[in-house]
Amino acid sequence: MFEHENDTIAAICTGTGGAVSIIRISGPRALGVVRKVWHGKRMPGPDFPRVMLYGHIVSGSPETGPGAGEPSLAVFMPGPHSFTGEDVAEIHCHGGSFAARRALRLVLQAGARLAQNGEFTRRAFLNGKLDLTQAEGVLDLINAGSERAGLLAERQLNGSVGSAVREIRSEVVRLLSECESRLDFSEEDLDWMPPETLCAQIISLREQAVKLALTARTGTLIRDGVSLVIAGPPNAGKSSLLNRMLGYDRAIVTPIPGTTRDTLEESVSIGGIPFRVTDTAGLREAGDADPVEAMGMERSQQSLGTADIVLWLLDASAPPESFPAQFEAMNKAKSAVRGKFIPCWNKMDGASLPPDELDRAHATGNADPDHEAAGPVFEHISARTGDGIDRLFRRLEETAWNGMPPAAQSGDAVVSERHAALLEQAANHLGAACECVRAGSWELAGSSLRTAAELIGCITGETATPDVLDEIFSRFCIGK
Ligand SMILES: Nc1nc2c(ncn2[C@@H]2O[C@H](COP(=O)(O)OP(=O)(O)OP(=O)(O)O)[C@@H](O)[C@H]2O)c(=O)[nH]1
Ligand SMILES: [Mg+2]
Repeated sequence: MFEHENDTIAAICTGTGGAVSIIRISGPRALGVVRKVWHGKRMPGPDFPRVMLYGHIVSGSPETGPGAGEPSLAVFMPGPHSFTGEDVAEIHCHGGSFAARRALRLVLQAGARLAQNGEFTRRAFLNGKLDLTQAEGVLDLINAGSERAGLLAERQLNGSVGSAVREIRSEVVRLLSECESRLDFSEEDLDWMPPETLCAQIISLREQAVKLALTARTGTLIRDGVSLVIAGPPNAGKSSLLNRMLGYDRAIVTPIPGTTRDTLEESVSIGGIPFRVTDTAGLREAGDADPVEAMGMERSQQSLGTADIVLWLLDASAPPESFPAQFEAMNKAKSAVRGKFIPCWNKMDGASLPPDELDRAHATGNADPDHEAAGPVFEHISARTGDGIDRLFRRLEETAWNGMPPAAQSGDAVVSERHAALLEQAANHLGAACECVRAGSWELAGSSLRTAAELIGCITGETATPDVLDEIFSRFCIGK
């Protein structure tokens, strides 16, 4: 796929529709190409490295005839001090797809080849400008959907994962040479580290690898977020709560039970975690519902099973006689929930009982067959006034973290699923290496340590195979 790693590549590296488009050219002929298609009083070259110059794109095509061309800027960044490590030139022309595409066509005619997805970043990696974790950080930054995901990506881009991983790997390599030297020299020659000490060091590295692998859960949470389903009986205020969470009127709210017919999904960031919030059609006995509402209820039912968190609303303003039926409906729905379940009294502004009595009503009349000994902890809110929403948000945040150490809050490295899988495999080999050391099989211990080092090296790219690189860089867009 990438036979010509030394040719000169080019692409539009800005999105369509912006005010300015940038054509990036990288490779040994970058300067020649830009000088062919662009003219200015001062020409890009070694005399003006990394200086933005004013001039025109040459418009000498046979159809249009010679002309002054489009006013634009050009810059030349000689390698190795450029993003890719090669000679890089850029033309900044007017935005819109026409101007940029025409400029790109001229650049390609002048001898550059259209870059493939992620090829600029791939070259940067191959030229040692960044390691694989940093290249992945670039991709994460592009895809970041929240402030926190962006910070995480930035940290990775700055080498947080790379340095944590390299630290472990260099220790593994040190212990590997320790094992190997026992094969090369005889017992009397050297002052050996006792096998127990060696084992303890391998085990400690294994623990470090496992601990680092666990941070992937944090990364997944911050990058992909959690799904939250708001469910409950008709008219409980589910759509009102969605609107309150979003801060604007997204869903239709009316006093008529059965207003929401179809599930509705929106995103909201809580404590830096992206929540995909789904408002659902109220659940009640199918006999009371018309066919459209019944279909909506079917969807609500399905979303209960797939949500990470279900927030079940109860109507606190309803007369206390309605509570047993409300609890029964809640307990019935709860059995379909596979994620976390949070019960929540809404309409506290017009509640028929004070909060503790509402909760006691549940405790005394509890029909929940498998209820926790302490009983569920209810939230109390008013979607109308906003009371209790802050506390609800904190509860949602805590529930999403699920007791996980918030590594993302500290400066610690947070790895991806790919890194975690490699670290776990490496940890297994470290475990095996320790067994071999105990058994005195130095050769086998060495081979396990070598495999562990290779697996860990695959994270930063030191030992990554071309198909691993293909897989990673194909996820980038053209021009990156
Ligand atoms: N007093 C009071 N009324 C509320 C509150 N939340 C919602 N309501 C009212 O309750 C009625 C129903 O609200 P919705 O948000 O449409 O309820 P829903 O649960 O989405 O109802 P369906 O879509 O029919 O299942 C509306 O008249 C809201 O104004 C609240 O916190 N306090
Ligand atoms: Mg609704």
